[in-house]
Amino acid sequence: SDAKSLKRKAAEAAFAELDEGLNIGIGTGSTAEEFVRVLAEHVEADFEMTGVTTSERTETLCRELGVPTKTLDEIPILDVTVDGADEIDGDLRLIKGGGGALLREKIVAFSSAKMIVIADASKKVETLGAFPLPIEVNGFGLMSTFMAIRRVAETLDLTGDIVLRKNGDQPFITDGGHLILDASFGRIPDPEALSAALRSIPGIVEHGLFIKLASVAILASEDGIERLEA
Ligand code: DER
Repeated sequence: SDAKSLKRKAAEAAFAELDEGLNIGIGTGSTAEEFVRVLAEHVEADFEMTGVTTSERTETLCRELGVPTKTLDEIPILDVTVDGADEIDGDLRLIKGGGGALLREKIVAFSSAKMIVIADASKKVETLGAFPLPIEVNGFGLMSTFMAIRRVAETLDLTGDIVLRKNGDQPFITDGGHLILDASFGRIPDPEALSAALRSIPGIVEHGLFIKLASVAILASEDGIERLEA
Protein backbone atom coordinates (compact mmCIF):
# COMPACT_ATOMS: atom_id res chain seq x y z
CA SER A 1 0.00 0.00 0.00
CA ASP A 2 1.31 3.44 -0.86
CA ALA A 3 2.27 6.23 1.55
CA LYS A 4 -1.22 7.77 1.45
CA SER A 5 -2.90 4.55 2.49
CA LEU A 6 -0.45 4.12 5.38
CA LYS A 7 -1.37 7.61 6.59
CA ARG A 8 -5.04 6.71 6.22
CA LYS A 9 -4.55 3.50 8.25
CA ALA A 10 -2.84 5.45 11.06
CA ALA A 11 -5.66 8.02 10.97
CA GLU A 12 -8.33 5.30 11.18
CA ALA A 13 -6.54 3.66 14.11
CA ALA A 14 -6.45 7.02 15.92
CA PHE A 15 -10.14 7.57 15.25
CA ALA A 16 -10.92 4.15 16.71
CA GLU A 17 -9.59 5.42 20.07
CA LEU A 18 -12.03 8.35 20.23
CA ASP A 19 -15.32 8.45 22.14
CA GLU A 20 -18.34 10.48 21.00
CA GLY A 21 -18.75 14.11 21.99
CA LEU A 22 -15.05 14.99 22.38
CA ASN A 23 -13.29 18.29 21.80
CA ILE A 24 -10.47 17.30 19.46
CA GLY A 25 -7.35 19.25 18.49
CA ILE A 26 -6.71 18.61 14.81
CA GLY A 27 -3.14 18.77 13.51
CA THR A 28 -1.60 19.94 10.25
CA GLY A 29 0.10 18.09 7.42
CA SER A 30 -0.75 15.28 5.03
CA THR A 31 -1.32 12.64 7.74
CA ALA A 32 -3.49 14.97 9.81
CA GLU A 33 -5.47 15.66 6.65
CA GLU A 34 -6.21 11.95 6.31
CA PHE A 35 -7.52 12.17 9.88
CA VAL A 36 -9.79 15.09 8.86
CA ARG A 37 -11.16 12.95 6.02
CA VAL A 38 -11.82 10.05 8.41
CA LEU A 39 -13.51 12.43 10.87
CA ALA A 40 -15.65 13.91 8.07
CA GLU A 41 -16.96 10.48 7.06
CA HIS A 42 -18.04 9.72 10.65
CA VAL A 43 -19.50 13.21 11.19
CA GLU A 44 -21.54 12.56 8.06
CA ALA A 45 -22.86 9.49 9.89
CA ASP A 46 -23.79 11.63 12.93
CA PHE A 47 -20.60 11.12 14.99
CA GLU A 48 -20.61 13.93 17.59
CA MET A 49 -17.39 15.96 17.97
CA THR A 50 -15.99 19.49 17.85
CA GLY A 51 -12.56 20.23 16.39
CA VAL A 52 -10.00 22.93 17.14
CA THR A 53 -7.62 23.27 14.22
CA THR A 54 -3.88 24.06 14.22
CA SER A 55 -3.63 25.99 10.95
CA GLU A 56 -5.64 27.91 8.36
CA ARG A 57 -4.87 25.00 6.00
CA THR A 58 -6.56 22.46 8.31
CA GLU A 59 -9.40 24.87 9.14
CA THR A 60 -10.16 25.27 5.42
CA LEU A 61 -10.24 21.49 4.90
CA CYS A 62 -12.55 21.02 7.91
CA ARG A 63 -14.92 23.67 6.52
CA GLU A 64 -14.88 22.04 3.07
CA LEU A 65 -15.61 18.57 4.49
CA GLY A 66 -18.14 19.63 7.12
CA VAL A 67 -16.10 18.87 10.25
CA PRO A 68 -17.46 21.21 12.95
CA THR A 69 -14.79 23.44 14.54
CA LYS A 70 -14.54 26.11 17.22
CA THR A 71 -11.62 28.31 18.21
CA LEU A 72 -9.23 27.43 21.03
CA ASP A 73 -10.55 30.51 22.83
CA GLU A 74 -14.02 28.94 22.76
CA ILE A 75 -12.68 25.57 23.98
CA PRO A 76 -9.44 26.28 25.91
CA ILE A 77 -9.08 22.71 27.24
CA LEU A 78 -9.32 19.81 24.78
CA ASP A 79 -9.82 16.11 25.38
CA VAL A 80 -7.30 14.95 22.79
CA THR A 81 -5.16 16.20 19.91
CA VAL A 82 -4.41 14.07 16.88
CA ASP A 83 -1.43 15.29 14.81
CA GLY A 84 1.42 14.12 12.60
CA ALA A 85 5.16 14.40 13.13
CA ASP A 86 8.33 14.66 11.10
CA GLU A 87 10.31 12.44 13.48
CA ILE A 88 9.33 10.33 16.53
CA ASP A 89 11.90 8.79 18.90
CA GLY A 90 11.53 5.92 21.38
CA ASP A 91 10.55 8.29 24.18
CA LEU A 92 7.82 9.83 21.99
CA ARG A 93 9.81 13.04 21.65
CA LEU A 94 9.01 14.62 18.30
CA ILE A 95 10.30 16.95 15.68
CA LYS A 96 7.39 18.81 14.14
CA GLY A 97 6.99 21.90 11.99
CA GLY A 98 7.67 20.56 8.51
CA GLY A 99 4.32 22.08 7.57
CA GLY A 100 5.08 25.38 9.31
CA ALA A 101 2.28 25.10 11.90
CA LEU A 102 4.41 24.21 14.95
CA LEU A 103 3.35 27.18 17.12
CA ARG A 104 -0.39 26.51 16.98
CA GLU A 105 0.25 22.75 17.01
CA LYS A 106 2.26 23.03 20.23
CA ILE A 107 -0.27 25.37 21.88
CA VAL A 108 -3.16 23.03 20.95
CA ALA A 109 -1.25 19.91 22.02
CA PHE A 110 -0.34 21.58 25.33
CA SER A 111 -4.03 22.46 25.82
CA SER A 112 -5.07 18.81 25.38
CA ALA A 113 -5.35 16.05 28.00
CA LYS A 114 -3.54 13.72 25.59
CA MET A 115 -1.82 13.80 22.20
CA ILE A 116 -2.02 10.96 19.70
CA VAL A 117 0.65 11.14 17.00
CA ILE A 118 -0.15 9.46 13.69
CA ALA A 119 2.48 8.68 11.10
CA ASP A 120 3.85 6.09 8.74
CA ALA A 121 6.48 4.04 10.48
CA SER A 122 9.30 5.69 8.51
CA LYS A 123 9.03 8.65 10.92
CA LYS A 124 10.33 6.52 13.85
CA VAL A 125 14.03 7.27 14.56
CA GLU A 126 16.65 6.26 17.13
CA THR A 127 17.85 9.84 17.58
CA LEU A 128 16.07 13.05 16.53
CA GLY A 129 17.74 15.48 14.16
CA ALA A 130 18.09 14.04 10.67
CA PHE A 131 15.02 16.14 9.86
CA PRO A 132 15.97 19.85 10.02
CA LEU A 133 14.62 21.37 13.25
CA PRO A 134 12.10 24.15 12.49
CA ILE A 135 12.63 27.22 14.70
CA GLU A 136 9.91 29.91 14.54
CA VAL A 137 11.42 33.36 15.00
CA ASN A 138 10.20 36.94 15.22
CA GLY A 139 11.23 38.99 12.17
CA PHE A 140 12.82 41.72 14.32
CA GLY A 141 16.59 41.30 14.64
CA LEU A 142 16.63 38.12 12.57
CA MET A 143 20.41 38.12 12.15
CA SER A 144 20.97 38.59 15.89
CA THR A 145 18.62 35.68 16.61
CA PHE A 146 20.34 33.59 13.94
CA MET A 147 23.74 34.24 15.54
CA ALA A 148 22.40 33.52 19.02
CA ILE A 149 21.05 30.16 17.80
CA ARG A 150 24.41 29.29 16.27
CA ARG A 151 26.23 30.27 19.50
CA VAL A 152 23.87 28.27 21.69
CA ALA A 153 23.98 25.25 19.38
CA GLU A 154 27.76 25.24 19.45
CA THR A 155 27.75 25.08 23.26
CA LEU A 156 25.89 21.78 22.74
CA ASP A 157 28.30 20.63 20.02
CA LEU A 158 25.55 21.04 17.43
CA THR A 159 26.62 22.33 14.03
CA GLY A 160 25.07 22.40 10.57
CA ASP A 161 23.24 24.71 8.18
CA ILE A 162 20.56 27.01 9.53
CA VAL A 163 18.50 28.41 6.66
CA LEU A 164 15.53 30.76 6.35
CA ARG A 165 12.53 28.80 5.05
CA LYS A 166 11.28 30.17 1.75
CA ASN A 167 7.91 30.18 0.02
CA GLY A 168 9.08 30.46 -3.58
CA ASP A 169 11.53 33.35 -3.61
CA GLN A 170 9.89 35.03 -0.59
CA PRO A 171 10.42 34.16 3.08
CA PHE A 172 7.81 31.68 4.38
CA ILE A 173 5.41 33.48 6.76
CA THR A 174 3.58 31.39 9.38
CA ASP A 175 -0.13 31.77 10.33
CA GLY A 176 1.21 33.73 13.32
CA GLY A 177 3.14 36.13 11.05
CA HIS A 178 6.60 34.81 11.96
CA LEU A 179 9.55 33.39 10.02
CA ILE A 180 11.02 29.89 10.25
CA LEU A 181 14.69 28.92 10.38
CA ASP A 182 15.39 25.25 9.61
CA ALA A 183 18.43 23.94 11.48
CA SER A 184 20.11 20.84 10.06
CA PHE A 185 21.91 19.63 13.17
CA GLY A 186 21.93 16.04 11.91
CA ARG A 187 21.70 14.45 15.35
CA ILE A 188 20.26 15.94 18.55
CA PRO A 189 21.39 13.60 21.34
CA ASP A 190 19.98 15.83 24.11
CA PRO A 191 16.68 17.35 22.93
CA GLU A 192 15.82 18.66 26.41
CA ALA A 193 19.07 20.65 26.59
CA LEU A 194 18.53 22.11 23.12
CA SER A 195 14.92 22.99 23.92
CA ALA A 196 15.96 24.84 27.09
CA ALA A 197 18.82 26.60 25.29
CA LEU A 198 16.56 27.79 22.47
CA ARG A 199 14.00 29.05 24.99
CA SER A 200 16.67 31.37 26.41
CA ILE A 201 16.79 33.32 23.11
CA PRO A 202 14.07 36.04 23.16
CA GLY A 203 13.71 36.24 19.36
CA ILE A 204 12.63 32.61 19.20
CA VAL A 205 8.84 32.26 19.36
CA GLU A 206 8.77 28.43 19.39
CA HIS A 207 10.69 25.42 18.09
CA GLY A 208 9.73 22.02 16.68
CA LEU A 209 10.95 19.82 19.54
CA PHE A 210 7.81 18.40 21.19
CA ILE A 211 8.91 16.91 24.52
CA LYS A 212 6.52 15.30 27.03
CA LEU A 213 3.52 16.19 24.82
CA ALA A 214 2.80 13.01 22.88
CA SER A 215 1.16 10.27 24.97
CA VAL A 216 0.51 7.78 22.15
CA ALA A 217 2.05 7.20 18.72
CA ILE A 218 0.28 5.14 16.06
CA LEU A 219 2.70 4.07 13.32
CA ALA A 220 1.49 2.39 10.13
CA SER A 221 3.70 0.18 7.99
CA GLU A 222 3.23 -2.62 5.44
CA ASP A 223 3.21 -5.03 8.40
CA GLY A 224 0.30 -3.25 10.10
CA ILE A 225 -0.10 -0.82 12.99
CA GLU A 226 2.43 -0.33 15.81
CA ARG A 227 1.17 1.55 18.89
CA LEU A 228 3.65 3.18 21.25
CA GLU A 229 2.59 4.63 24.59
CA ALA A 230 4.57 7.06 26.73
O1 DER B 1 4.26 20.36 10.28
C1 DER B 1 3.92 19.46 11.06
O2 DER B 1 4.17 19.49 12.28
C2 DER B 1 3.30 18.23 10.48
O3 DER B 1 2.47 17.60 11.42
C3 DER B 1 4.44 17.31 10.10
O4 DER B 1 5.21 17.15 11.24
C4 DER B 1 3.97 15.98 9.55
O5 DER B 1 3.49 16.21 8.26
P1 DER B 1 3.15 14.97 7.31
O6 DER B 1 2.06 14.21 8.02
O7 DER B 1 2.67 15.62 6.04
O8 DER B 1 4.42 14.17 7.15
